[in-house]
Amino acid sequence: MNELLMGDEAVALGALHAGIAGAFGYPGTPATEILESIQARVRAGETDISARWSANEKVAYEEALGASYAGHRALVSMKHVGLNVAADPFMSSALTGANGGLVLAVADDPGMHSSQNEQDSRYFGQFAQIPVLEPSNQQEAYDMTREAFETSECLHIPVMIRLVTRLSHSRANVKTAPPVDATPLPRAKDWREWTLLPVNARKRFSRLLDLQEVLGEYAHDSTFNSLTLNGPKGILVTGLAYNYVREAIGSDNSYSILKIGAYPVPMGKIRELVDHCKEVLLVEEGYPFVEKQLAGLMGLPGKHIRGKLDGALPRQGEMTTDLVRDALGLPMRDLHPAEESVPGRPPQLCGGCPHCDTYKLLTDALADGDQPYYFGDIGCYTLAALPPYNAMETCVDMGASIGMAIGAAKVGEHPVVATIGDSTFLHSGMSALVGAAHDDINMTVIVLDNALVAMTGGQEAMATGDDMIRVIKGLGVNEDHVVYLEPLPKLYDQNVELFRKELAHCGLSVIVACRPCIHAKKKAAAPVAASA
Ligand SMILES: Cc1ncc(C[n+]2csc(CCOP(=O)(O)OP(=O)(O)O)c2C)c(N)n1
Ligand code: SF4
Repeated sequence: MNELLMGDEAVALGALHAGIAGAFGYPGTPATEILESIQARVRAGETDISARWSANEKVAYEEALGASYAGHRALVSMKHVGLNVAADPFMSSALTGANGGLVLAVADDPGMHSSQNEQDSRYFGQFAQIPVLEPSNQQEAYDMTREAFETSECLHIPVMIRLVTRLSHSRANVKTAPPVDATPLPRAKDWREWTLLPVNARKRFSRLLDLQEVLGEYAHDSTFNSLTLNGPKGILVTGLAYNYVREAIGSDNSYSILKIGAYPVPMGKIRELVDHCKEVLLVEEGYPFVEKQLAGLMGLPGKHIRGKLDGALPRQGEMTTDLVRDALGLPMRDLHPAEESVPGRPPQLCGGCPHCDTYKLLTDALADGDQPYYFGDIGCYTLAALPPYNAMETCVDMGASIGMAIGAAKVGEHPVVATIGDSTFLHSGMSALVGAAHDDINMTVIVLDNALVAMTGGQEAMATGDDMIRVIKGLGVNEDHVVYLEPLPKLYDQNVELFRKELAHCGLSVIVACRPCIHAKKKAAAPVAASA
């Protein structure tokens, strides 16, 4: 069968056809559509597997790991920075290994279309010493996902699929194969060693190290690593960047090309390419991951290795066909980029957004006092960093606002304010608030409760309104300083007084500004994802 699929959807369908029993994840561009597409198929009655959002990526990874330990195939998806959050279980799961196939789909965002950095997840795969598959197109995204489950079960190890934005979000025809009905595996023979006490961890780490030779052979033999030897000019290209190379060289068949899609880096094939060529250009979407390993500390004697490290290609942003043509010494194409004729549109909060009223209350309440420290977080509300509010000085990682505010308050600064969205708070702000409550830190936390994960497309919030208040009180915040309000323009006078009072309080205050995102109604009307 053929289906027109985005890269994310191809991974999702590949996982469903590989017989997963559960899909787990936390939203984040460009990975969100992986789980959303499985949820859509659950709603359409095509499958009844469990496919619900988790509280954060660490929890999602642990849920998938639990399903795998119990013998079921599981997919877990997240954006690149999400893997920082999930790094703890991820790294140690390489030691325990998997029972039912465990596949982690991570989507990187070169060019930072919607991210705070552009880290390259292949390093995480190498760090954990697990296999990584990097599709160059939607078909490979589907095929590799299916293969990843087989490999994971066969070698008892998690496998990573690394996507990038352009692949995640573009569509192509995908030829699918008949689905398999994966029956759950029995308890693994070595399950007692999953308890990573030092005595077990040492054994498991030895197992992981022993496995490296097998993984090297796997990558060497993989059909996703294909070598074509022609003339003395070589190109080593990974993943999606293969498309830019093909477009740049057109029908010129004189180049020798090694296309890498399966890691660990296939050293034997690289050796063949390098031995055959005088010069090699490395084209990678992301960091110079293979290039660094190839160039080593001293470079390769007698060989001209070019790429991001010598400036032939830029180290930042996405690859393009013209960048590759330039690096190959080919003339630029006569194109008129669409951007030239499209006026820039700075991002802004929607008209009628509840966050606008909350930031107005905050800045008005603080207008006559000392300049506050505004610690911010990630979500639609990050736009409050811009005029007219100018009420955010930091946005580093999810949940960071509360921790940073504690730090500033602990060294004696005042007033100190943290603003954080509901989903971000539940993702990773809560643990910091426990400490702030314990020490009654002199700061004010504003929870922007709009009942949705708005920035990533309006996923369901895990707690809102009364539930959110209960969570906050349950974390130990003094009930007298947990304030609930609706940031409606008609309630401005009473609300601004509440803000002034709590900002003046010497100790911890939490204000929950609760009003749904204007898109919440639309989302509520849509059918809810079922889960088994
Ligand atoms: C570790 C990590 N995971 C996921 C994301 C993607 N992301 C950005 S903001 C956000 C949540 C926004 O929801 P909320 O805090 O409720 O604010 P809202 O957008 O609704 O105002 C997510 C999931 C991210 N930036 N970092
Ligand atoms: S999507 Fe919702 S939360 Fe985001 S800016 Fe628009 S109204 Fe505000």
